[in-house]
Amino acid sequence: MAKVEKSSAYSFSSGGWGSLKAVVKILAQEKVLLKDSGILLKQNKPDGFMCVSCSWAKPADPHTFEFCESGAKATAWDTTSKRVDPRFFSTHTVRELLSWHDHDLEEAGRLTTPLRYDPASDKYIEVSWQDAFSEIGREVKALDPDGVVFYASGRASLETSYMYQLLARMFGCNNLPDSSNMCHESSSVGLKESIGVGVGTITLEDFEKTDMMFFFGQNVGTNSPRMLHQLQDARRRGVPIVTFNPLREPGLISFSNPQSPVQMLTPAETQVSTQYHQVKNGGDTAAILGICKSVIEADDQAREAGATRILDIAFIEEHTTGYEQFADYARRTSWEDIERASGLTRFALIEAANEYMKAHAVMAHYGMGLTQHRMGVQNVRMLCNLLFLRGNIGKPGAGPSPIRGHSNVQGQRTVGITEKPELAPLDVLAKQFSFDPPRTKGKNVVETFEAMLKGGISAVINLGGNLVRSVPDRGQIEPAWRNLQLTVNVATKLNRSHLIPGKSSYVLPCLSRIEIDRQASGEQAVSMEDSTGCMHGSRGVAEPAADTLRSEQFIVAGIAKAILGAGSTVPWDAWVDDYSLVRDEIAKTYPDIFHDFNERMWQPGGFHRPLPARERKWATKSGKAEFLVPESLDEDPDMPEKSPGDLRLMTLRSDSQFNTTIYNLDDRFRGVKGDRMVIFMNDADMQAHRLQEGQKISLQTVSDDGIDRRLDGLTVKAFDIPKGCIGGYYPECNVLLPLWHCAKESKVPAAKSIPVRIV
Ligand SMILES: Nc1nc2c(c(=O)[nH]1)N[C@H]1C(S)=C(S)[C@@H](COP(=O)(O)OP(=O)(O)OC[C@H]3O[C@@H](n4cnc5c(=O)[nH]c(N)nc54)[C@H](O)[C@@H]3O)O[C@H]1N2
Ligand SMILES: Nc1nc2c(c(=O)[nH]1)N[C@H]1C(S)=C(S)[C@@H](COP(=O)(O)OP(=O)(O)OC[C@H]3O[C@@H](n4cnc5c(=O)[nH]c(N)nc54)[C@H](O)[C@@H]3O)O[C@H]1N2
Ligand SMILES: [Mo]
Repeated sequence: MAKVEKSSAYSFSSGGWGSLKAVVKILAQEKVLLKDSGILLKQNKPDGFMCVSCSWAKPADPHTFEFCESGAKATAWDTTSKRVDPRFFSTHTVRELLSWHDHDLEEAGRLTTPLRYDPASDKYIEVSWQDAFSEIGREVKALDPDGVVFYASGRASLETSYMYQLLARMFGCNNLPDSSNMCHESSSVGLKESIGVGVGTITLEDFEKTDMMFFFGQNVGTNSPRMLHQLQDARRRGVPIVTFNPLREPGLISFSNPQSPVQMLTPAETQVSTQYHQVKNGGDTAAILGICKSVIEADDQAREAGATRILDIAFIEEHTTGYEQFADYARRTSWEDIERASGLTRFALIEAANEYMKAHAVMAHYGMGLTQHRMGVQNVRMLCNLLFLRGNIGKPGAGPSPIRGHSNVQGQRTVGITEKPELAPLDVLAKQFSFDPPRTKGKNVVETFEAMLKGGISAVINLGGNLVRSVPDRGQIEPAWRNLQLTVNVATKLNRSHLIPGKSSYVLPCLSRIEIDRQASGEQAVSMEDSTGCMHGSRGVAEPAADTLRSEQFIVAGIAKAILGAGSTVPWDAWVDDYSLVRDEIAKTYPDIFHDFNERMWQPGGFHRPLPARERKWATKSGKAEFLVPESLDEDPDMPEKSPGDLRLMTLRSDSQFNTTIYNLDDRFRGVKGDRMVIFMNDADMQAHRLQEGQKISLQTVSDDGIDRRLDGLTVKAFDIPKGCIGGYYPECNVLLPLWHCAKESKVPAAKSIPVRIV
């Protein structure tokens, strides 16, 4: 079903008037002061702040309005005039707040003062910064470093992140999981094995030189809307876009630019995808193999006929290893197997292959649809196989493009937030700060919670995030979280994780990046890395929500001083006074990437980190780009036996959320209003299960581990989605996701193919 036509059931294009209306609505909802809404003009500008929403690239010559509907919502969310101050807590117990919806908790406003949980009154009570730090320090010092976890959610700046990893390592552990563990870790592992770097290789300039793009499992209209600018320009040049997604996502079908007056006044919209393949969820390895098979067989014919080769033979010979084994596997695998596992016809895959073979420079964009699977790493490596066949890496207009999530998630990894000691320059840090960093592997997110369920974790410090909501197996996790000795949450807004206190619990409110950060040496700037490996400076522009708020740098330094004591070799106070000193140290630790950091961060368009794969240098085990023969075409080769009526649930984001932050209960693009307890289902599946649209159902996870995972009160909604696949919203559906149901090599929770049945 490759034809792209708009379905009448939800015929929105992304952008357009709906988008403008949504921006006006959120500014009103958050009572953002009129003078503050001018802040949007500073968003993603060289002299302004980098958006706190997604990590899409920031151009050197920004549009007047370099923000999107999602970014405007995120800005309004932080610059709201509502406050959650000590008075708020004096009138609400934690037990009462637990019954609030996620939306209402954050909607209540910005946190203003440090808080300590008081079990006697079941309330959070104001505490001074100094007391909070010294109490946290006293508790942590008494704990075994193995049982203390330092989570980072992906938003904090490079400066804060660098300080945070130093704190963990000086304390004595590599327990530095971050949101990447639930997100693009399958890319970090897969790309590293295939091309030698764990990040994408494309830059904004590549969009001007590309001939064709693939889109696998990424919902651009909702999750990285600013990228629609580049897609629109490319489409105007006639660049085809071939999309693989089980759902017909309106944002991948057409786009009208709310910032282009002409498009807004005429019905003309830009068609986004030129082919749309509704792959089964978990069927991408098979689909990509089908494309590869067509390309390889076309090349076999060309070779036999003495015609021009289809493959980039020079590239394959000089730069890759494993081609022959992979090609044999592709030739041997039957179309029947590929069709069964992908849910697509041979003809559809050949159609995609024909487009691919016509193009000289191809980019492959992808997101959670590839990474959040049991075989997520394999999916990423298959995508690399496809690119290698025609030399589509390390040349203009081509390359893999993992579209990252949080605005600095990639950067946090770059400056040392990683549980894998081999990925941090420990010897350099040892010398630079005269200490002995721990060398044993730390825990990623899934390992943290596996250990927590066994009682092996005492304390969790959260630099942002809402883990109780974002991780799998909420039913098991919440009681285990409650048993923690200590929970510390550095946060801008109240969320459910704060309401499950450990024996001691603190909420430490921080400035948002949008706010002016005044320290001893003056107003401070911070920096971050976007999805294309490009570093940017960012300056806050709004007045802080309260004068009792502190910066994340101040808070990390406060905790560090309290834990590490006077003997610490880091001048924490001086760093807080002047963040440029932190950048000097980052430049010393990573000179190749960050030399002359303080000057270069203000270059228009930022500066790129050097990536060997972009120059066709391969830092892999073999020294070459590595083809991979897939282990299996099936999503879950080792899952329990399925019954005929079982379904595969993918958990999705709406256009009115940022992860666990729910701006409102609508999903404009998918035609949902006022309800997130919705299950998208194919007509045939509805008939097979004798269900009507609007009917309530319960889902239960199919597993043989003896745990009953069940979610009630879901409403069926008919949707254009392949038979056997259903969709529901994250985080509501996380109760259904078993902790062990994660990607084999990267441990990313397999949130896009949960085996469930209707009960
Ligand atoms: N507004 C907004 N922006 C965001 C976020 C947000 O929540 N809201 N979150 C941020 C974060 S942290 C991240 S990681 C990114 C996430 O951005 P995306 O990568 O777009 O993530 P999802 O919305 O979870 O799902 C992506 C798409 O995968 C498709 N899909 C599901 N299963 C499969 C499959 O098996 N194969 C294929 N080919 N497709 C599949 C779904 O239909 C969906 O369209 O967005 C970031 N930006
Ligand atoms: N089932 C399912 N589960 C998933 C996913 C999925 O697709 N399906 N996606 C996964 C992905 S890709 C990700 S990235 C994770 C995200 O998981 P998390 O990182 O745990 O969650 P977030 O919702 O991003 O964090 C929101 C909280 O961060 C705090 N915050 C916001 N801004 C700031 C700031 O500037 N500083 C600080 N210190 N705090 C701030 C606020 O208090 C807010 O409540 O969830 C994962 N879980
Ligand atoms: Mo993410």
